[in-house]
Amino acid sequence: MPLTRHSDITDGLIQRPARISPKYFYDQKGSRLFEAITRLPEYYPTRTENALMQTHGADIARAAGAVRTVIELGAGNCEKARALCGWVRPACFVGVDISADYLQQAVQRLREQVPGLDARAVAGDMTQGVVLPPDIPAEGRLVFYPGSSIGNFDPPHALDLLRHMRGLIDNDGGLLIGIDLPKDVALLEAAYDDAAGVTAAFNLNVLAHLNRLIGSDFVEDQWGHRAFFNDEHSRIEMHLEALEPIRVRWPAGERRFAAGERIHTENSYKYPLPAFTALLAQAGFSRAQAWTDGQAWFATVLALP
Ligand code: AVI
Repeated sequence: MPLTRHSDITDGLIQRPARISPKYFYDQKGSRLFEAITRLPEYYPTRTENALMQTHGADIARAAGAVRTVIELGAGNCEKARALCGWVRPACFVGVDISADYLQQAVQRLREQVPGLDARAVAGDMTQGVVLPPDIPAEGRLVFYPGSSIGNFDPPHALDLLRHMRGLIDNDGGLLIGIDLPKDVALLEAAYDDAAGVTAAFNLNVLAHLNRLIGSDFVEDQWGHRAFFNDEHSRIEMHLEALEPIRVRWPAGERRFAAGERIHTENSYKYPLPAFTALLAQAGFSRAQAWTDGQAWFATVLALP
């Protein structure tokens, strides 16, 4: 039985051009496909960020100072948190994610892997505001937002989120955040349009998810995956393109698409480091230290008040 409260979805579908929020990528199948993306040869961000943590973990921990609690936003499988906790040795970990069951399992695994760690799971949409358990001390908090997920928000929304992160910490806290940097367009486009077609499957899967949520009748085969770099906005854009004239219906409406018409499904901004540092400053972080790989593809940034 489709839920009717997803008016954000139907509002997006009737816009011109139509839009679907990337948050709808992450049903069970979408989360699995995203994990597969992170292991693709073309998708450099995850392995580059992991290597940065391995190489510079000790320096990052030193620069972060005494950390009592790591708060990971969009924690997912908590794998990156495990590596970070090995370096900063917090007493407490709070994982925040929209997918409650998945998060519970990941936090339980983390408890087993890091004996003595007081690991908690907070289910919720971080974009709606994070509410931490009341007994988490205000001092010594390190907010952790890896994976360059901040790039999936348009800059004004990214700024709101960074301000919210600043609000989660006291003056002795910090934010450790992953940023994907601009680079050769062919490398970027391959990362979002891989030869094995995993990213295409990830993009198309959003249609099946929408069918379940709003009772629409999208047929995946009628759509094609498009991913390209938009130089003006320094972002990868993902779209679904109608391969033929299509009429999509749902209980309270419909939308016709001409062949070639697109639905915009995701932006992934690639920030030059100075532009991102300026955004951090606007959000109330006056100091930033960055670690990058040899090719300057990705940066791990420690932002302090
Ligand atoms: C989650 N996020 C950082 C990914 C990205 O690279 O923008 C989502 C993604 N979309 C396609 N591939 C990966």
